[in-house]
Amino acid sequence: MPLRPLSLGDARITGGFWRERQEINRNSTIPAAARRLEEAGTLRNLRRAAGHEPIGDGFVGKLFADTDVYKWLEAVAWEQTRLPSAELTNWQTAASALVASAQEPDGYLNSYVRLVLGGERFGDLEKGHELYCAGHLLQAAVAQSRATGDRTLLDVATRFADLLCKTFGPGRLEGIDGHPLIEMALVELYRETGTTSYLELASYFVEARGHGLLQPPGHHGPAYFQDHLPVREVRTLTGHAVRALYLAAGATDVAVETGDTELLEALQATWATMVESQLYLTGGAGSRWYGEAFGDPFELPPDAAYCETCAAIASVQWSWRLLLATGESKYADLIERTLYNAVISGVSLTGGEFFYVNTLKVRQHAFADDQRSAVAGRQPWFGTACCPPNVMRTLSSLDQLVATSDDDGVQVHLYAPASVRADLPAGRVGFEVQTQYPWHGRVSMRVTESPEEPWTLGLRIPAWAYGGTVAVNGVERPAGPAGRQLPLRRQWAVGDEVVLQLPVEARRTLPDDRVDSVRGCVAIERGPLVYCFEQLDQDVVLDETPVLAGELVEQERPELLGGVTRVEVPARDGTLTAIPYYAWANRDVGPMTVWIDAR
Ligand code: FUB
Ligand code: ZN
Repeated sequence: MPLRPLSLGDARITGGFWRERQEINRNSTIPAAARRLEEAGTLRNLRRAAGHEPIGDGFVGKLFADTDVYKWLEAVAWEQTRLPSAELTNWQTAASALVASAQEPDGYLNSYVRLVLGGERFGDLEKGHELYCAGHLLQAAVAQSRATGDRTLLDVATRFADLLCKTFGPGRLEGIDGHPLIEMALVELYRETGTTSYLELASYFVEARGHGLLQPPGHHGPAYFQDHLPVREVRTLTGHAVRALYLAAGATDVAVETGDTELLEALQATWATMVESQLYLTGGAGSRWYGEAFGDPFELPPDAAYCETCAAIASVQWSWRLLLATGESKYADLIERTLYNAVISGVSLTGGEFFYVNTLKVRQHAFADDQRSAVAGRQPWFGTACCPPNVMRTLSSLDQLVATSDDDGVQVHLYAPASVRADLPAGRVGFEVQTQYPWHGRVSMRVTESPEEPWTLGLRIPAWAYGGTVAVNGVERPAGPAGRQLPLRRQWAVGDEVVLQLPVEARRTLPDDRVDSVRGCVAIERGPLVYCFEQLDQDVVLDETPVLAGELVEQERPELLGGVTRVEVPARDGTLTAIPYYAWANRDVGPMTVWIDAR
C-alpha cells in the first residue's frame, strides 16, 4: 500500500546518533562548504556569469560546478526547517540572489555555458550536464520553497523549467541528458507547483531513454548512460552508478505520478536484481572504477569497490520512492543499511573531510602506489565536489525519512530519538521516540496525541532482527517476522507506551557464494552497522590472520571515535578488533577490511 511523506516538520530527530551527525553537518560541514565554494571559485563562476565581476580567467572547476552551490543551498534550506538562524538566512538570501541574477532573460541558467561556450546551449547532451545542473537547481528551489516559503529560487526554477518544456520533447529538440537527475527534479517541481507540463517533460525524458538519442563517446557504450534499453525493459542496472540510480529514482516518480504500474513493476524488479547481485554489504553501489560503474551481477571486489558517496545517496533516494509507492519494508531496510554504512562513511567524524570512493578493503600495498588519497584518506574537498554537498543535503533532510503515514496510521522506518506527528483521517496523532539505537536495541515510543478512533502504529522490524519483542503498556510479545512492518492497531491513549526490543548484538555475516572475491570470508555486523577491521587496532597482520569460530565480545567505548561499540573476534594468534565501518580512517589511514578470511 502506498505511503505518504509526513508534512515537513512533523518528524523531528531530537537526539542520538543521527542528531549528532546533523549537528556536525550544520555547525561544521555546511559553514566550511560556504568557504570552499568561495575558495574553489564556484560562487565566482556565478558572479561572473551574472556580470557582477569581470570574466577574468573565466570559469573554474568542472562544467557542472554550479550544482555544488545548488546542493549546498538545498542543505541550507532543509536546515531552516530543523532550526532557522540568521546565518542560514543570510547565506540563503545572498546565494539565491546571486543565482537569480545569473539567470538569462529567457530563463536559461548555467555559468559554464555562459562563460565557456559563449551561451551556446544543448550542443553536447552526452557530456554537457546542462539538464543535470538544471535538475539540482530545481531541487534546491523546491526545498527552499517548502522549508522557508522563500520563492526566490522557485521563480528561477519555474522560469527555467518553462524554457525546458518549450525546448525539449516530440517535435522540438528530441534529446535527453547524459546525466539523469532532471527527471526527479521536474516531478518534484510539478508536485510543488501543480504545473503538469513539468510532469509531462519528466515522463518524456524517461520514455525517450533507450532509443539511441545519445551518441556514446568512444570508450563507453550506450549502457554507460542508460541509453541502451527503454527504462521499462531494464532489469539490471548498468553503467555509471549515480546516473543509473538517479534515473531509476526519477522513473519511479514518473511511474507513481502517471499511474504507470508496468513501469513501477519494472523498477521494482530492477531494484530486486540490484539488491541480490549488485550491492556491497554496506549498501554501496558501483564496483568499477572505469566509468564509475555498476559491474556484472556478483562482481563485487571489496578492494576495487568504487561505491561513490553520491551513488549511495541516489540509492537512498530511489528506495525512498519505492517505499512510498509500495509500503514494503525492504526498501526502508536498504535505506537504513545505506545511510549507516555507505553514506556517512563519506564524511569524517569532524564533518570536515570526505570520501568520494568508499572502498571495503585497503591493502598494505595501497600505500606504496599513491592510492592513499583516493581510498584511504578523506579529503577536505574535491575538484569534482559532487559528494560533499550531497552528504550535507542528505543529513539536513534526514528527519523526513523517519516515518510516513497512510489513511490507517503512521509507519516508523528509522529509529532515532524523535518527535513524530501526523494528520490521519481519524485525527491528529503524535508520539515521542526514545532510543540509543543503533548501539542499543531498545526503542520506546510514548503517545502524546491521539484521537478516540483506533489507528495503527507501524514499526519496521529490520531484516536482521530475528527474535525481537514488543511490549504495549508492559504486555510483551514477539515482534514477529523480520523484514516486515509490525502493525500495532488499537485505540491509543495519551501516555500509552510501546517498547520495541531489537536484537542488535554482533553477528557474523557470510557472503553470497556467487561473489568470488570474498568467498571463504566473513563480515561482522551489529544491528544496522557493518563493521570493519583497521590494522591500527590489531596486534597481528590483518591480511595474514583468519578469524575463528567463537564468541563475539562487545565493548562499549564511549571515548572512542565519538562513542562506538567495538567487537572482538576470535582469530588465529589472538583476537581481532572491529569498529563500525563508517568510522574508519578517522584516526590514521592504513590497511582496512570489511570481509575477513574465515578459512
Ligand atoms: O558527472 C557528475 C558527477 O560527477 C557524477 O554524478 C559523479 O559520479 C561525478 O563523476
Ligand atoms: Zn559524488
